[in-house]
Amino acid sequence: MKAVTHMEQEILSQPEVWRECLAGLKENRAVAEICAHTPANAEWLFIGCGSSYYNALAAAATFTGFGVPARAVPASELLLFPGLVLNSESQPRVAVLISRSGRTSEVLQAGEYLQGEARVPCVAITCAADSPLEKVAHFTLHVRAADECSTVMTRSFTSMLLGLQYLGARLKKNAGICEALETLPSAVARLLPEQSLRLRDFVVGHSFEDYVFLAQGPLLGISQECALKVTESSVSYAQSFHTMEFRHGPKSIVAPHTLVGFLLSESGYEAERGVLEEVKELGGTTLAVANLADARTRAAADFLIELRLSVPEIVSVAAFVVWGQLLALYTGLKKGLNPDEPRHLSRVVILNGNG
Ligand code: F1P
Repeated sequence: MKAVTHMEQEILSQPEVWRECLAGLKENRAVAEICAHTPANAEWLFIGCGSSYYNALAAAATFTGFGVPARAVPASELLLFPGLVLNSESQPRVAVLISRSGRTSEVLQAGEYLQGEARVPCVAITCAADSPLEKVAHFTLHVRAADECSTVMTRSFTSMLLGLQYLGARLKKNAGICEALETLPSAVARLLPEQSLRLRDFVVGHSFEDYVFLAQGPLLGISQECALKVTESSVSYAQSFHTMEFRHGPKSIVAPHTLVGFLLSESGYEAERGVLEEVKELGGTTLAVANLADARTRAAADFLIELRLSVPEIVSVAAFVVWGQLLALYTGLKKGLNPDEPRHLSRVVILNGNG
């Protein structure tokens, strides 16, 4: 299928870009240096803005799943409420600055504060070469092949996430997780041709006024990124909630013109499927992404993608976001918009000439 926008080409190129980025990190000495210089009991603090903050959420969940204490905050939270973020001096910390451009003012300011007054060492991951970000980090990991022409982050999001998951696996000396990550490119490459066309046809055949993405656990950051993609690329109203939280009020939005997307986890599958069935009974239109789906999920999902990955759940999360990226792309194209240049947005948020 011929890509018509940068965004479409960048989404469809993810498997080969993931392969290239993981191969690059495998040879990258900085990965070994970071692992060697970080205290084993350190808390990892992941920091980013926009998509890179949702990336931070998914990376922190992954590290926690690997048994490494980790949290994620938007850079602004550290800048405005440092006492809430760095709430105790007790344990050693390392901060991870996530920024595709390496030029986002808030992330640079956060790095300056951390490396300076707060005395928290920083590592960084970016798609850019020679960016200001490198000046506020002890070590910088580059995933250059993942950079985009589009304003919208797609392959940069997933490649930086996979890079951080790889770092976490190397930190824990878990060769099995490293190998599992390396199987994702071909697994997703097998799905993309047919599923992207199915999803495009679904978008063409339906009109939605509201979008909701629901997830739990390590998929929550992914769900928030899916909602942001739909908002950025199609100027639509998209929200994200914990799946089980949806019953506690937001459920009132359910109607045929509301698309409710479920990123179904394996650990919480049955509970999450219960919400999917309720939304279907209330007349909502449902989309579900699951690693494996049973008959009840098939019956309740108006559109279903099964990933059928044979990797631990915690390292499968990047593969879930691809479908939210494509939904956003096709919805924007259907509305006659240019998904590469979203309304009001720029590739980088520079504040007061800083960064
Ligand atoms: C962060 C970001 C993007 C957003 C837009 C503006 O960029 O907020 O998430 O889509 O492009 O910048 P970066 O710090 O990752 O370069």
